[in-house]
Amino acid sequence: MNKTEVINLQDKSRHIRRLIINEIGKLGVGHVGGSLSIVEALVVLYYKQMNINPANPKMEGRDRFILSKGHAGPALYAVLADRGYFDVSELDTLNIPETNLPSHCDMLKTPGIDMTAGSLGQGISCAVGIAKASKIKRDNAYIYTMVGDGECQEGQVWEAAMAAAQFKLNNLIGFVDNNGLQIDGTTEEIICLGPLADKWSSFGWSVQCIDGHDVEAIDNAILEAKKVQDKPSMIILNTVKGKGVPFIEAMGSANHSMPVSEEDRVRALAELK
Ligand SMILES: Cc1ncc(C[n+]2csc(CCOP(=O)(O)OP(=O)(O)O)c2C)c(N)n1
Ligand SMILES: [Mg+2]
Repeated sequence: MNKTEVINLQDKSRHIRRLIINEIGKLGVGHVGGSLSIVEALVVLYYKQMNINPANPKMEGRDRFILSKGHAGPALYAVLADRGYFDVSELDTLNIPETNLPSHCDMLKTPGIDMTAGSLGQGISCAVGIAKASKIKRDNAYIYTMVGDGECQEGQVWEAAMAAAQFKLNNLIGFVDNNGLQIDGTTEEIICLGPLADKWSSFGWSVQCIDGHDVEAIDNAILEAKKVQDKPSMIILNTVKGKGVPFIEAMGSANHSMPVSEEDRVRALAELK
């Protein structure tokens, strides 16, 4: 990636964070921390790597993204709106009655959402099925999925991991949002995941660990994952929950689902790095 591309993706990440803060601020409450931590990965996927067509969200043979940590829907909605899947003004309807943007992703409601998610562990399982189907159809699509680190405490994640390795799904590229926090504490104090990279690798995946806020590192890791021949890939993103807004980062797990007053919204936009 050249320097201009890096700067453009960094600027885009800042813009997406602004949309997320406004979107959740309008509602007054939401999953701020886990939305802000995945922004760079979404930006590299949706603005650089994925073969998609916002004018035709169901295009045959498209790449898919399954947000297994479905509670971070507001981050994905901001990206989809900015990419033109629907009007940016719809972000103001986040999680209100009759909305097309429920707090957790729903494929029957939102253009561009490839799989319903929110019950942790299920999204990655669906991604395995979709990747297997894509192999059978030989449509050469890549299937991407994002799981939370707390989500990796779900047994279902590891059933999915074993199946993906068994099927040699090298078209499946996963990310762990390794922000170290879940609802009510650190992953280490609740159910320690370490050593996470060794776990994924012993389940038969090719594994890379990178700075999850470095757009160039994310892009390179995806390119590396695409070279893997006979295994699925997992990219462990070392991230900060609430990334980009110092007072929200400092809240730790209290930023999981948090109230956002008008004062908080204005402060967050002012502090946004
Ligand atoms: C099966 C299941 N159990 C519990 C929940 C409630 N829940 C929603 S988010 C969350 C924490 C997830 O932590 P992590 O995967 O680290 O995501 P992050 O908060 O860092 O975005 C929990 C327990 C759920 N959505 N699904
Ligand atoms: Mg987490």
